[in-house]
Amino acid sequence: MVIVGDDPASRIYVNNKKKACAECGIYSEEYALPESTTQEELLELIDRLNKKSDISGILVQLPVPEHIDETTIINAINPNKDVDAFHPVNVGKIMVGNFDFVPCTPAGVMELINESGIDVSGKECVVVGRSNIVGKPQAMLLLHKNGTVTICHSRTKDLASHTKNADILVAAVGIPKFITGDMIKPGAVVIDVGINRLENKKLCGDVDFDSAEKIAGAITPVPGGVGPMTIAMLMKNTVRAAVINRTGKQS
Ligand code: L34
Repeated sequence: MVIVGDDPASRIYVNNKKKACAECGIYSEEYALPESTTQEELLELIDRLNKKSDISGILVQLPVPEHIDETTIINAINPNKDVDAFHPVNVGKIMVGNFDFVPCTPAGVMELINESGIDVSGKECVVVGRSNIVGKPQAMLLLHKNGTVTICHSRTKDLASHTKNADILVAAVGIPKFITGDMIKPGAVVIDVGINRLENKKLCGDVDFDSAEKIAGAITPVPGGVGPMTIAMLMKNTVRAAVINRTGKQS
């Protein structure tokens, strides 16, 4: 795990990941670099970790400081150690449907759906948000499960007309309480990916839980919903990476 700078939210997430590794018996190293770290220095560290045979997975916590180019960093990680599945090789594999690693947050959403006995096949799935980290891969994973997938974003006209059709609604926009009960189809599955920190330091999702809960058939809370699932899926990817890097084969 590599963390650059001192973003307090990133600090919490990396601590949670470290704790999860310890609980699972996964050996982990943390590289906490100062905000002033240059892109060159970060690339050198990644190169060292790429070559280190006792390290199966590399994660550079995002966001990185502005003077560092995120894409350059992601592209530098050995795809076989890319437990986030952010490298273009892994992104491409997800598109094709033959993948080793699944991005942790969308994978966590799929696990929640799956473990709740919800069948995606033929369902109207609406993903609100189109980030490379969540929205796009989320849409792809739902599509692989034969959902009918719509991706909505900031330029979508009449958002509610889309969200009201959703049997499965995934909110990943990063705006507190953006999705309200009146935008939800009665009985829908509502999954809240948002983690927003309000001024009073309290965490809140992209869904207005109080109004949505009355309409939804199933709903995830924030905190205690998708966040912990993200970390669980990171553990899964890391074990997978260990197998791939030791045997050169998929598990
Ligand atoms: N490279 N950067 C990389 N990989 C990732 O998968 C992430 N992400 C996102 C931010 N940057 C990343 C995370 O790990 C978001 N994220 C993440 C991880 C864990 C939690 C939330 C987001 C989490 O533990 N959430 C707890 C609350 C934690 C708190 O108190 O703030 C929850 O119950 O939702």
